[in-house]
Amino acid sequence: METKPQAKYLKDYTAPSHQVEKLELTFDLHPTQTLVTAQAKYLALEAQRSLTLDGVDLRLISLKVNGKSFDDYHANSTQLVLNNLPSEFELEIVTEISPQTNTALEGLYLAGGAYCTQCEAEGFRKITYFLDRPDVLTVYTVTVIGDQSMPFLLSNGNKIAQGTREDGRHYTTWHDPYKKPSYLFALVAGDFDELKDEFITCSGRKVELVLFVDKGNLSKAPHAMASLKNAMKWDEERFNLEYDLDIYMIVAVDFFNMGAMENKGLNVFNSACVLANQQTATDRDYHTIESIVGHEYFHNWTGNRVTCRDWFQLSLKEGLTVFRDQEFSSDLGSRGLNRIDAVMAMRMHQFAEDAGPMAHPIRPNKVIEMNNFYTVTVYNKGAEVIRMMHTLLGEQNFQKGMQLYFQRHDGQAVTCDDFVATMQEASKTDLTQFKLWYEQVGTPSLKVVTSFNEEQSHYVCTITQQNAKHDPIQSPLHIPFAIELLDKSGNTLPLIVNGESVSKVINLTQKEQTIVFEKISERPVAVLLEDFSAPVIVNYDYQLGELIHIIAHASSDYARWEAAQQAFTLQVREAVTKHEQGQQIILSSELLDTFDKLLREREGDLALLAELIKVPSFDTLATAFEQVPVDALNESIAQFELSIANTLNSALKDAFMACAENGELGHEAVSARALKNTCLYYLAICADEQVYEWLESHRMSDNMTLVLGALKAVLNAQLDSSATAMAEFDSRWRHDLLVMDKWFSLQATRKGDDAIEHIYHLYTHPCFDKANPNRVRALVGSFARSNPEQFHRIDGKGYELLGDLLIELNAINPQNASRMITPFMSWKRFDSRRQQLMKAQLERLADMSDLSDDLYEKVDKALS
Ligand code: B3K
Ligand code: ZN
Repeated sequence: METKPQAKYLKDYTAPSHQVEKLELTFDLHPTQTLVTAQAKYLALEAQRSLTLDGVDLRLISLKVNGKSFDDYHANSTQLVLNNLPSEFELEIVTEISPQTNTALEGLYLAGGAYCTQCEAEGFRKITYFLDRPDVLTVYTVTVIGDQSMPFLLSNGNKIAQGTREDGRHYTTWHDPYKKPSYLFALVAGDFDELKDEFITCSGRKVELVLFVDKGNLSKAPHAMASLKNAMKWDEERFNLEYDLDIYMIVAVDFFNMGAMENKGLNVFNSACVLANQQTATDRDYHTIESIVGHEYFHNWTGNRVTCRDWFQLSLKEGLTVFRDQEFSSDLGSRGLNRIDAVMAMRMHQFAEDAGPMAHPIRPNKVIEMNNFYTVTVYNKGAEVIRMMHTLLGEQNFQKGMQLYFQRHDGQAVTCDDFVATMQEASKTDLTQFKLWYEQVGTPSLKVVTSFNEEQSHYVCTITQQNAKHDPIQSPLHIPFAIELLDKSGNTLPLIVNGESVSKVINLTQKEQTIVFEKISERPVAVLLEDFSAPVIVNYDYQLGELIHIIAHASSDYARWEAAQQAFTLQVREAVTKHEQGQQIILSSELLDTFDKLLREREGDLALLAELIKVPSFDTLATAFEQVPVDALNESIAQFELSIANTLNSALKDAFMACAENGELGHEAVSARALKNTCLYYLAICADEQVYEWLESHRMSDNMTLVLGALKAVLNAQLDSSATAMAEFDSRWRHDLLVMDKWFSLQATRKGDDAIEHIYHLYTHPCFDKANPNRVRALVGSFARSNPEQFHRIDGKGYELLGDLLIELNAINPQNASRMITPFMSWKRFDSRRQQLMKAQLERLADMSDLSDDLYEKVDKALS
């Protein structure tokens, strides 16, 4: 590489040189020659005579200052510098861009028949020259001119004019009265079906709601619309936040790099996160749609009305908004299951990121490509940090803090420190030590040692904080540590410390802390870090019997699931040793008996039960090992599943039959389907006639949750019918690409040595398209994530497949390439042979002469 991409540092932040009073944009749409006219009024903030604007991949057509052509400027590939300017001036810039050839899906692009923009983080500079940074806020007026073949010409805010021009093309003008940064700008043009509705806000204002979907998809839009209305109502009730414009639009597009984008008043969504009906979408899809629609809506206040000063502060809006969407899902559905989802994401993905070369604090301090920092750390760990504040302050004080935040910062671009300051002030809680969470890197661990003193009736817990090795902040953190103590019969014991009863949340603030629980008459079983009250690893030597006691008796559903996970982890450690010694692997009969009992009793939430008896994923179990024992782990998972399938056969069948599943969408029916699917998955492993019948009837049903459940079971058990089943699915759904993504994902998890060849072959399937991020993620993403046996093949063919793809994607869509490289980032956690093979793929990338900044940043870190 000739010039290495340069990093930017948080410490170098300086305020913008100019303020922009207003911005008027006109787009004359054309596939390869769209003309963008930007008229803006600039005001110098200091005695500044020059102005540096961001701009990438633009063809400058003309430039005028105060109406007169101006030539005291120079441009390079990323900037335009104007000199000798007055302190106040109007600037008119005309640029030409080519949406059709923009396969990176950033800036303005034309794909799947629609024009669409994605500006966050730094895509606006691919549209026109501007101060493309989140702390430059202005009022936008946007005119979109297009062919009549595109009836909808959309942008942010309210529609203020429309008409037809002499040349037959039509236009629409939009005005957004709220000042916003450029990353929240949006434009969409195309032909859609519309689903319309309305929402009356708490103050009685009527808001028009419009959902735009591809022609013919209207029947799949109602769930997203219902989710939007639920989100609007919930935000009023729980956070006292009301929507502010007269219209709220959501457009679903087929080509999109992520889930969705919160552009002011005009959200753009990946169609996969909008469209659903029972035939085409699973219960999980319904849940995801509700949560993402909520997330983008909640950004209207946490992100749009109050935004980030600079991109290092991304967690200000993302951590907080993820926390808000998690609370929304929990208030509307099951709190326990939502907590399980959140923790799985943390353990499987965030802990891995924290342990790898891309580890960064939730507020990063050094960035090459900003798009690389939309991470599980910034989002999910960021949300955990907000959740800890919520735990420490309590709902009431937290809400007081939120009110103060909006009162003080509405309309501003602020920092994470500003947020914590309002929380601290409103609640009168000292958060000085807590703020270290914003700088800390890596996953902290807590070593817990307990002892019981019978004479004094004391139960003593000593907790030691161990920061991650690479964490520059080695001082102890403020950690809310929730604990429950269970007696022999499973009752919760009152917590008494220093003669006083205390809440279950202990404040850990020291390197080592000893807590003496008094009036404890027998050795209790401790439920540690209940509800994952902090994003840390707990090291404690649980006995299997204790974990089983927790599974049976803990008050928190999350804690019961967590104990089952820990039990599997204990078992897998033993199994790996046995594997190495060539001994047979089986699951402990104690644990099997526990599951048998749970399946027969079927008390509480069936969806929770379904999760509880699942063997954790390869990635989750892998976190228990310093070096991932690939083969032993694959073998253990298979053997555990076989043990469950064999031993619990009759309990699984009983449970399967007892689950009343009525095809509805309510929580009970969803839970029943979840348990049915888990049972069927195991039953297929040693299937008899009865099970074949069930598999067949689910596979042929018109409920996608059941269909996919059956297919997954059939493929996992490698039943003879799998080839026909997959072929039938293909011919039934070829017209629906989102459904075909499910098929591609299933294909990717196929067992057997021809799996890889098969994937190369699927690249030529008529539905596959490397330029579409959904397709690539469905096929290759699922392969690398969910087919550990084939991906980690010792001949390196799995790694080569991913390497080949990354080389192609680097040219097509760097953002997508950069996301797909994730499995290689943990290369150092594998044995030396596999390390060598993965490293070779990273080196192939490093040697490329046109490596994108996105990949460069990761490859460079991975190899250094
Ligand atoms: N804010 C967007 C993500 C933008 C990603 C840019 N690479 C979606 C969200 O978090 O709501
Ligand atoms: Zn977000």
